[in-house]
Amino acid sequence: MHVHLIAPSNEDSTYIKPLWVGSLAAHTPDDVELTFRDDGISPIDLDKESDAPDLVGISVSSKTAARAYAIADAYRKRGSRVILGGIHVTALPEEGLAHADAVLSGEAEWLWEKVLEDAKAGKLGRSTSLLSRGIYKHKEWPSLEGLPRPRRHLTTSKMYVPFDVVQTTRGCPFPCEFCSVSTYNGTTFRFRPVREVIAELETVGPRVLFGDDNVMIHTKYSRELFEAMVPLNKHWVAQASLAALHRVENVEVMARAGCKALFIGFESVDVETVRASGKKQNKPSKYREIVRTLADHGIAVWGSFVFGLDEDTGAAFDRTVEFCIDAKITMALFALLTPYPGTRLYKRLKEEGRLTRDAWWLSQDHDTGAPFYQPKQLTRDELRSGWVRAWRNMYSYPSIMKRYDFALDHSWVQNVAYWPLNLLMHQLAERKIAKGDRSFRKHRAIELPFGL
Ligand code: B12
Ligand code: SF4
Repeated sequence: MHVHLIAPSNEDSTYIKPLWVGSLAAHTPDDVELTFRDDGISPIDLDKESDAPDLVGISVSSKTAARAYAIADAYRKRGSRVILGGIHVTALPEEGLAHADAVLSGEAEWLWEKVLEDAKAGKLGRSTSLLSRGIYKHKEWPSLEGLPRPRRHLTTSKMYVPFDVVQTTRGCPFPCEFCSVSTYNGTTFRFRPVREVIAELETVGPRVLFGDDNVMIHTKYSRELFEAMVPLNKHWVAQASLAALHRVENVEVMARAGCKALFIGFESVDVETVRASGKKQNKPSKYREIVRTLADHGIAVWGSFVFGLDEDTGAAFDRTVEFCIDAKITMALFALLTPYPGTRLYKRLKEEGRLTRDAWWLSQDHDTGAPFYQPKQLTRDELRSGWVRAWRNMYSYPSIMKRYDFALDHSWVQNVAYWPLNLLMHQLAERKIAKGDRSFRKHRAIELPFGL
């Protein structure tokens, strides 16, 4: 049997090695021929190509859903069976089933074997052990102990950022309203045994990206892991929540273990805004101190901020960029608040009648047409133009100069990579803004007659 996995592209394809491919490969028996294509790296031409593998497995996030469904429809027309998996169809399995023979909702470890068995027997999505017809799903969150090591041989393209992705934990108990992680991976922490993570790290390259929501999620576990990592001499980057970073001893052990940069969800610099979003662990009064401590330990900060939360006024945009410049943040990502399906935010905005497009992910311009809801204290135009201004000001040449910290020479991310990364972001921001402006204006013109 030939099984072909596909990662659909979107406007923001990140060129980061998709870990789900290695995870599925580890659960695939040797008699199955497994291939993989990343549509972001090698775009699939749906009109020209005619291959028809026995089974096609496509990963779906909300940003890639429209493209994923188009690919799925094309393969089914050619006679392939299709299964969809990933966060988006976990939240909306029925929507996925309209484009596939089956959906794997949630985590695939140990279930993928069952999918392959059913596919081989010609009863994909129809065996009796399913949650309901067409939907494969674990009854409980699977344990992360004893997972087979991801097999990474299908994701070796030179186009990928040269970091291997490794995951150590899943699940998050925090109640952030806009985030899908607790619906997706559960509200309790699950950990991989430290010895298993270390054994995996020993087999991957020198640079690692931890695919955890929060690499310092549980201080006792994380400290044990980082202590064990010190002799491995890896350089790594990860996402982390602010909750654990105010303790210098936590930062110190991360630095010793080889941490070079952290992607941190600050979300907002305003106390009321972060509190209302449910991210109570964030304390804006501590932000500068934390960034300073990280910088002094050779850890660059990539801040993530969200605009459009209900408490946001027109002052939020400039205030956020001022903070980034003042605190000398290495890089920042500004997101427009996005109601992802399965989140409490989506449910609330829908109940309040504030969604401007229910299934925004299905439209072709889902990225450039945002925001897809009516903000509380701003118009949609004000939100979009404030967001554009924030990107421009953050990556303007004067800002890039001011944020560079000449006093720091601890890490290659802070002193060498700083310039190309920021110049690249300058270009990407301008390109994205130009494309988005055209598209947003077009859609405003269509929506205005309906009073939105
Ligand atoms: C690491 C990560 C990133 C990294 C790397 C992404 C990458 N290409 O690998 C970076 C930082 C670049 C990133 C960026 C973004 N991310 Co991100 N990211 C994650 C994170 C923390 C882990 C993903 C991961 O690797 N997991 C490990 C693998 C093994 O798990 P998995 O992919 O879920 O796959 C498992 C199952 O889903 C299933 N599966 C998956 N695909 C398939 C396919 C088939 C056929 C089958 C059968 C099964 C299956 O099997 C796997 C094994 O169990 C998740 C949160 C999370 N807990 O998952 C968010 C998450 C996926 N990201 C999210 C978002 C919103 C983004 C951004 C849009 C953020 C932004 N504002 O720009 C960008 C978009 C990037 C893009 N172009 O798509 C959201 C997606 C929400 C949604 N509904 O789509 C998540 C869920 C976080 C959240 N806060 O809600 N992200
Ligand atoms: S934003 Fe981070 S802290 Fe909040 S629920 Fe999501 S993963 Fe947890």
